[in-house]
Amino acid sequence: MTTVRDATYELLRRHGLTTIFGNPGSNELPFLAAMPEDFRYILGLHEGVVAGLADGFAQATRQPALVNLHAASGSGNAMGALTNAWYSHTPLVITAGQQVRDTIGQEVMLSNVEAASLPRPLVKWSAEPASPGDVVRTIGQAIHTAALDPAGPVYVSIPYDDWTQETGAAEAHLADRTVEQAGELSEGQLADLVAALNSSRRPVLVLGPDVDSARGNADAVELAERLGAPVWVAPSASRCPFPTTHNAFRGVLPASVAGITRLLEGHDLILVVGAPVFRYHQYEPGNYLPDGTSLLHISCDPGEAARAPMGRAFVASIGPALRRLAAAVAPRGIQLAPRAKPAAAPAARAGEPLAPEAVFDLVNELAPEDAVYVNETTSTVNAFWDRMDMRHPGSYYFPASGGLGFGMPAAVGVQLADPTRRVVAFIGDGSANYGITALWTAAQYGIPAVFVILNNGTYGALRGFAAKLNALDAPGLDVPGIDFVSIAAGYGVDAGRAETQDELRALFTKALGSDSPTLIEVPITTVSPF
Ligand SMILES: Cc1ncc(C[n+]2csc(CCOP(=O)(O)OP(=O)(O)O)c2C)c(N)n1
Repeated sequence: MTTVRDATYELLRRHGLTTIFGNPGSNELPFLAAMPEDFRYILGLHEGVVAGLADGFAQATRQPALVNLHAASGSGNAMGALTNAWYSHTPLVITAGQQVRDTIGQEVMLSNVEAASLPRPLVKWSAEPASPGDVVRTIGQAIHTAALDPAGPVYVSIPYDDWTQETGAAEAHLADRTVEQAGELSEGQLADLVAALNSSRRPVLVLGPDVDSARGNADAVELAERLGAPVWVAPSASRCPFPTTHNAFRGVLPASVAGITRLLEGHDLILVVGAPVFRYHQYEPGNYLPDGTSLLHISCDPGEAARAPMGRAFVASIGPALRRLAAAVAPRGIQLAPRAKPAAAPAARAGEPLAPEAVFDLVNELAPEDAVYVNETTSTVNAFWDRMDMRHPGSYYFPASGGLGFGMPAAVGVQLADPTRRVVAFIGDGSANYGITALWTAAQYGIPAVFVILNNGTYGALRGFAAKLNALDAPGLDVPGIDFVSIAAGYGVDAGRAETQDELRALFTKALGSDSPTLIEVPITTVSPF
């Protein structure tokens, strides 16, 4: 007889879902007991961290990742992290253990009441199978749903007495089936886009995270070069879709209506690919577009396309759309001058900590040219993008919803996914605390990410917002007195504090030579996020 459990493991295996990111409870043990040897379990010590580990892993592998959480309490702990997975279109297949079917109605301990409703609206789809005979099919549906455009998290709650039941007739076909994405631009739509681009006077490209996840980076370069168009990264950037070392690269657009309109003034056509239009943050109202400018938008997400306040949108797979566009537009033979180099980093004055710019410059000099950066330093994002060289696809990850607690675990997940590239995570001292237990996972599994904690003793971004929102006297904005070197040591991670450039150089160089994780705490000055 084939049990639901055995059929589920076979289904997961067929989809390459052999890494389980989890934090277990009693409801999950019957599934996890005697886990097949070709599976591995990566333990996170808090479910927000488990989701972050899987998010980084899924984004870096560009495949769904499997998460196993404990009933309602564990799922609840993960929900903040799901805001990031939702907006980064990360395919997470989340399974949660449920109490014995016949006892859920009594609300016995650890029953997940209304389990399918719990994670909404932060999942694309969620379910609790109606019977043990439908568990394997439901998990299959979850995997396909997570992976199809727009990819995203899904959730399945499984009563634990289902695992030992015999499977039904449908299972015979489940492991073999595939669900494939189609949905390209029609010839007519492509012709419209090409005609609009070819006839534009001064086009500009705005690229988003889905270009990087679709690996459309090289086609984006081709398109920009043929058009002779400058390239901006869409606001609130969570990925790096275009090499920052390219002449056409201009930076990240500011996250405000007025700020974008100001910067894109003079362009008659804006082509946005693989991003929402737009993911604004600070409220600076104004015209949504400069006068006389039109906007074309290619998105893989119908919701994203529908909710935009302006533009003509096309819902299509990003990779093929970019490839076909890049091949079809007429080359103009324009060579753009590169953007101006950033000003030199402010020199540290006696008794003062390093400026964040100085830290970025030094890491940029020392890190391998294909380093992968995970960033969760909210006040220094502009300085980061001004100074860091990112040449290759898959070089940058930032929390897509702005939900903190992503950076530390995502760095571990990305490094686990790709041991050939070194992950360097810049994490603010405030942000670090939301995902700090990821250090333990990095240490225990020997995952050699380098964590650079930029410690300004405050929630720097909120200081900037407090000034903008006229809320300077708001309480709770400072976080003094945290010793990250001691915390890291407590979790088994090598750590040191760098107060000067020489100390940072020495610690960072040593970290790059290590095959285990390192944390470097760097006291820094506070800068404005705007
Ligand atoms: C889960 C979550 N809680 C709270 C916030 C609000 N928040 C935004 S930025 C920020 C400060 C982060 O401080 P830090 O990591 O030290 O970086 P800095 O801004 O100083 O560069 C906070 C608390 C958030 N974005 N996400």
